[in-house]
Amino acid sequence: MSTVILVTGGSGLVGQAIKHVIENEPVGSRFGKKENETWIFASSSEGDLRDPAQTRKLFDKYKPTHVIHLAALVGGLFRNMKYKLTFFRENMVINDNVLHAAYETKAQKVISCLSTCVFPDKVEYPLDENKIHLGLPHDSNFGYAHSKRMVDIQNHAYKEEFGCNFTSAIPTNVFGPYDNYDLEDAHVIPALIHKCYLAKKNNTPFVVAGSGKPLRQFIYSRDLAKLFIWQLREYDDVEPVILSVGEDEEVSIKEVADAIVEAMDFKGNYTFDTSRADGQFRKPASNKKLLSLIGGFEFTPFKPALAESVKWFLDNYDTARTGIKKQ
Ligand code: NAP
Ligand code: GFB
Repeated sequence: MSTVILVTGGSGLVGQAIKHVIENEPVGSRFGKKENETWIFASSSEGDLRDPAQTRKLFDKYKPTHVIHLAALVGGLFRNMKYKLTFFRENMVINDNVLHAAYETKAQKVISCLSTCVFPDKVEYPLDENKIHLGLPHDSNFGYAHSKRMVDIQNHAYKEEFGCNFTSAIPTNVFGPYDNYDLEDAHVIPALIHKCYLAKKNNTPFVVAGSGKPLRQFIYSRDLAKLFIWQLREYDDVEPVILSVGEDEEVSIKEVADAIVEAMDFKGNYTFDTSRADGQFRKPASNKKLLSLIGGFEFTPFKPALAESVKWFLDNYDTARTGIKKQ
């Protein structure tokens, strides 16, 4: 029986990481491609998923048996703070179109992608899968966070009414090759990699936004990719799974900036702009459920993963998503 896996958002940071793993891991291995599998990595040029007709057309074209649904309007703290309604509406529409097309075309399984920012801001730490709906998310991204929480609600409703095998993953902050490096819209790591690169090139100060004190857990995109492949093959439950490094792997934004300065060999002036927002102070997520199910997983240590990501950016600056018009 042939298996067709459609990865929506296949051209983005996480999508490209899954593509890298499927193309480079040994065929037949735990995280490698299986003989009977066809993998489709779709970008928005193959269909705007905000449009139900284009979404249905994509599903009719590929007839996926399985879906890893990554496509979304995505961005860092400052983009989220600026466009809360747009993040809510666009992601609500994209998720509803994809889940309903999957239901109508009888896909056997869908894994949707949430984020640890869905968790309540004020709740007992560490965050775990049972705490998603126990209070309001942080104010800085409530639009995006609520749209993602609704996917968990939709998954349970599709299961109860139609018996669908729809589930979700909850990654922590992700970084790696093929990220979005737009100076205003990006997440902290790609934004600071780009800012440090420009500071070195133009001999200007490297300015980090905020106090540098907030704490985050970061997972390397190619590790996350393997965990999505595991969930696709070995996890059949509607309840979400946090896909993250351990809660003891939290690092401060200052430690992140220091590591980027080191990886970029930057010797210039390096300051913090405390007039800019810090956002949520921390969102420590437990990966106990994941490790209890997958039986142990070797995460790439932060610094070598960051060095690989910086090297990819420097090698691909001309084609990367920098938000800067290229000559
Ligand atoms: P990304 O790099 O910005 O990629 C977004 C992907 O979605 C691209 O392939 C994009 O296609 C596609 N897309 C966007 N709008 C679309 C539309 N209207 N129709 C069709 N496709 C559309 O994002 P990412 O960081 O890989 O995020 C992937 C998933 O992980 C998202 O669901 C996100 O919420 C989740 N997540 C990300 C992080 C993180 O730190 N990055 C953390 C937790 C969860 P084009 O390339 O054609 O624009
Ligand atoms: O990755 P980030 O933008 O988002 O990280 P969140 C924000 C932290 O990095 C804040 C600091 O404490 C910022 O003050 N920071 C320092 C910077 N310099 C910069 C910079 O140049 N750009 C950015 N972006 N931050 C997001 C959610 O929250 O996490 C999204 O808003 C999503 O919805 C994402 O869930 C994974 O971790 O604060």
